[in-house]
Amino acid sequence: MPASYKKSRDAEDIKREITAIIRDLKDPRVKDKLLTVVRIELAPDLSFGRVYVSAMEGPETAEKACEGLEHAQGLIRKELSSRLRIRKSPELKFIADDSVREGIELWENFKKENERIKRENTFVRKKVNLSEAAERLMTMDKICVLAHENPDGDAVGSAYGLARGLVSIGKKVKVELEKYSDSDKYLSEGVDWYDGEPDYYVSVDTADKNILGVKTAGIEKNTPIALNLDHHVSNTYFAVETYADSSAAAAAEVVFDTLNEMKIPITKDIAECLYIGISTDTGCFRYGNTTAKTLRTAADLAETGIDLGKINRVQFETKTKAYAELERQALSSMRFFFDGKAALITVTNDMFKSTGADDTETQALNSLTRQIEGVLVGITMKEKTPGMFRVSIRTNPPANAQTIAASLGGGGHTAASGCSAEGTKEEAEKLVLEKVEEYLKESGLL
Ligand SMILES: [Mn+2]
Repeated sequence: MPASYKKSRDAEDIKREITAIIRDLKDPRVKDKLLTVVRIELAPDLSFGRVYVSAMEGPETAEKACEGLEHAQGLIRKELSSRLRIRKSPELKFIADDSVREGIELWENFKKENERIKRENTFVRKKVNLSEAAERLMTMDKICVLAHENPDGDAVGSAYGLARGLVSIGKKVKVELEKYSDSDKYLSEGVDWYDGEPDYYVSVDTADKNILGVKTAGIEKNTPIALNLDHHVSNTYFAVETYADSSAAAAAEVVFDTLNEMKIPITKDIAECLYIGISTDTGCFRYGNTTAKTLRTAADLAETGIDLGKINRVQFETKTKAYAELERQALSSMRFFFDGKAALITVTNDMFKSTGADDTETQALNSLTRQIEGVLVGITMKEKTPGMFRVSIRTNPPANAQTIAASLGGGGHTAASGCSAEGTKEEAEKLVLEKVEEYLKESGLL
């Protein structure tokens, strides 16, 4: 490992720990302030470091906070040595820095996310454009690719499409996803995946850190995600750098653009992954998010010679008997509300158990409700564990799924969003239906 790299790792570690230590300080100049450790400069022998601190409240707060931090220097250094198991922490100089507040958009985003940022470890979060995202990936190695929990075809396809592309230019890459559909399993085959410790985490198709599927990756809640490639309007810019294109129908489209920008040839294997991603999120090119560019991208992917008929059959037509039985039960449980403007399907734990259906296969259920004439809001609730329901909201225009999901603490896209709800079946249903009713009334649809 080159020396400069080691040094940047130390600085990263120290930055992360100082950020955490600062949050627990009682000094009124520091406590409850929205401080961000912007960057750290370390002397080569680690004897001395400059810590640049920014405050969302403004430069004055940052100045004051730096005085407070200077005052707490002894405590901070002591904490640092015990946390990082180093004999002697560098002497620290705290310097107010206003750079985090640059850029109105970022500032707006920070304001909205105040509470979340306070809860989590904070670091500079930045929007980047396509060429910056591509450039960043070029500089990375030992990459672990992640995606959202309950990974669907777009999550799995984008993750493996990106990972395969990066491997093709010689990078060490691994993919860590939570349990996904057996029909996608083959996308991981035939590559010599990296199995060491990653230096960078890159996520795809993930709007918010709290839905990032990290159980399998074994990473900590505050591990920084170096880059996030996404297409959700509800993206919260949780990663150090985020390239989000909300005009893209699928994250796979964003990955396609990124690989192109990196001049990585799209092979048949990569194309298959990305095609699955795009067809999943567009409902096989039926949904309103399908654009001319989506179709052009799909055409480019098709040109690599992938077997479209087979992909569509395996991915979107073939069902297991267990799932078919679950679908039958789900349909017979469907109920209508608010003059037939909302339809609700609830899949209980018992239904999963009695049919033996696998949850990874139940994505197709989500679109059933809004296929019914007059339904503006289709709701599918699945009991993940007793008392915990995952809620999928699918809407027809002019209803907006994203607004409804947001009122329940979730997010997603205009036509397809998700959230969760706790309680007994009756309680969870009531909670969701109340919000749907509220939404329909407020938007003049009821
Ligand atoms: Mn997606």
